[in-house]
Order: sequence, then C-alpha cells, then structure tokens
Amino acid sequence: MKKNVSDTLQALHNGDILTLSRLISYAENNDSYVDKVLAKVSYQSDKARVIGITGSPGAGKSTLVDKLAVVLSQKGEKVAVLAVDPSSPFTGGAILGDRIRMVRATENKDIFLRSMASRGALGGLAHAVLKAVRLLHAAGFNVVLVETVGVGQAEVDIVRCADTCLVVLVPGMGDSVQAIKAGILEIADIFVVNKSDREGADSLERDLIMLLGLVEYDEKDWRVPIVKTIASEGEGVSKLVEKISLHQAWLLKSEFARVRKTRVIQDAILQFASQALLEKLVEKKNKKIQKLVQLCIDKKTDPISAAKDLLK
Ligand SMILES: Nc1nc2c(ncn2[C@@H]2O[C@H](COP(=O)(O)OP(=O)(O)OP(=O)(O)O)[C@@H](O)[C@H]2O)c(=O)[nH]1
Ligand SMILES: [Mg+2]
Repeated sequence: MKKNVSDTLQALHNGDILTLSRLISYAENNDSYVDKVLAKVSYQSDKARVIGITGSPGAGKSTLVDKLAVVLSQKGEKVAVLAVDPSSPFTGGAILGDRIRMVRATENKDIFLRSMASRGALGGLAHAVLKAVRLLHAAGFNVVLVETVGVGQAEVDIVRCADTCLVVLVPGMGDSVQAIKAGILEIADIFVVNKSDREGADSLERDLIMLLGLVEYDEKDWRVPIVKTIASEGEGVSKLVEKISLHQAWLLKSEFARVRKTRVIQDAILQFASQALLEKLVEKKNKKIQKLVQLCIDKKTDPISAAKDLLK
C-alpha cells in the first residue's frame, strides 16, 4: 500500500477503511510512512471531537463506550472507537475481550472499532493514539471515543488529547474517594458512577459530591457533573450524552478551553519532538549507551549520571 503519499491521502479522505486500518498499524509500529501522510493532512476539522474514557479495569468502560457509540451514531455522528491498552505491550494490538464485549457496536457498520496496544517501540502508545485520532478525523470520523484502562501516567497521557474526559468509577472496587488520586480529579470533565445497580453507588456518589465540593470554582468554570449509569442496561447513557454535549458547548465558548487546547497542542509537539530526539540518540549513540549500561551494572556509575554523560 505504500505507494504514493497523495494516493494514500486521497483514499484516506474518501474514508477507505482498509487504508485507514493500515495507517493506524503503521502508527502503532512507529513506521514513518504515516508521518508522511499526516504531514499533508491539515488541521481543519475543528468540529471533530475526542472523548476519552478511563477508569479501573472492569469498571464497564467498554460496555459504556459501546452504548455511547450507538447513541451518538443514531444522532448522525460518524463515530470511531479506539480501545487502547497501555498495559499489554506485546499482544500486538488485539484485545480479545474488547472485541467480544463490543459486539453491538461492531455490528453497526457505521462505527469503526479498533484496538491499539503498544508494540514495544520507543515513544509508546500516546503518540500512536494521537496519530490515529488525526487519521480518523481525516477519514471523516467526527467523534472519536478513546477508551483506556487504568489511571497511570500512560493513560493520563492518552486521555489528555481528549476534548472531554470521562472517568468511570464503580462502587465497591476500591474506587473510594481515598483512592481517587489528584491526577484523576484534574483530568475528569465528567465522573461516571457505573454499575449503579450495585450497592454502594449512592455512597460513592455522595463521596464524589463532597470531593468536588472542595474544589474552588470560578463562575465561568466547568462544574464536573456526576452521572450514574448502568451501562449494561443502557441506563443513564442519554443523560451522559447530554452532559458531554454541554461540556463541548462550554469548550467552544470558554477561555479556559482555549488555554487547554494550547497546552494539548504544545504537549503534542513536544512529545513528537522528544520521540524523534530519542530515536536519533539511540541510533547515533548505541555503542556509548551499551557502555554506560555496563558501567551501571558494574556500579561504576548510576543511570542519572550516565544519562548526563550521554547528553554531553
Ligand atoms: N452489574 C453491572 N455490570 C456491568 C455494568 N456495566 C458493565 N458491567 C459488566 O462488567 C463487566 C466488565 O465490563 P467491561 O465493559 O468489559 O469493563 P471495562 O472497564 O471495559 O474492562 P477492561 O477493559 O477490562 O478494563 C462485564 O461483565 C459487563 O457486563 C453495570 O452497569 N452493572
Ligand atoms: Mg474494556
């Protein structure tokens, strides 16, 4: 398929799914062909939106994403789903569980579903996801749902590129307020209390209300809402869609949103630049790196000093 870039670009703009899928694979494999294509894609699609969904394993994210995708698609949006798993670097992208759980969305041929995993390449998954999102926008998908497991740095990096970020919590799974790290509070635009059919949902909600009550809001700030859902029954999903729309309307008119966008773009630039630098370093200084590794093993230096030495 790696013929000429403008043919590929044309196919992508025409929404050719095979081309799109292959380009996303190139992004995962850190193949530079995708960069050549992306370089020609303009950032015009301002109406395109990215919704990030994160939360602990088994919280019901995929079930929720599935239902959200269907509702949004029924509203006439062109929806794509990226199911990202930062914790499985070597599985090569296929997350069987997600494939099985998302039967409903995948049956709907208008919804594009793709699992992504890091293939152990340098730089990691966040870059590949950023690229995939741009590819999807270029292919005409105006809503991209990005599901990612967990709440570590890798996940935060991934959902940071989202316009609206949902954090899914469930009762009785250690998702108590004590367990909610500051990082999560920072990234959450909407809290979802899923599995509300379970005991403890009300008290989790109360805890969240209390926690959010500690945040000082400015008049123009977005107030993080809490939406209770039973994803498996589709309950609360339309309310959630409503809150997402409200958040996105707020984004369009708020100064904060502009600041946030600036930050996201700056992050993206720096991430791509640091990846490129790192690759160059490894390529040019491989011998020296190996030498430094050995010196560390022999306790003749330490990684921090070695890093400084490498950059000399
Ligand atoms: N009781 C109850 N079960 C639910 C609800 N939502 C999802 N589940 C079930 O919870 C299990 C996990 O759901 P998933 O959607 O796969 O969760 P996930 O967060 O995507 O899981 P990972 O991707 O593995 O982290 C499945 O068996 C779902 O059917 C809910 O609202 N109530
Ligand atoms: Mg899942």
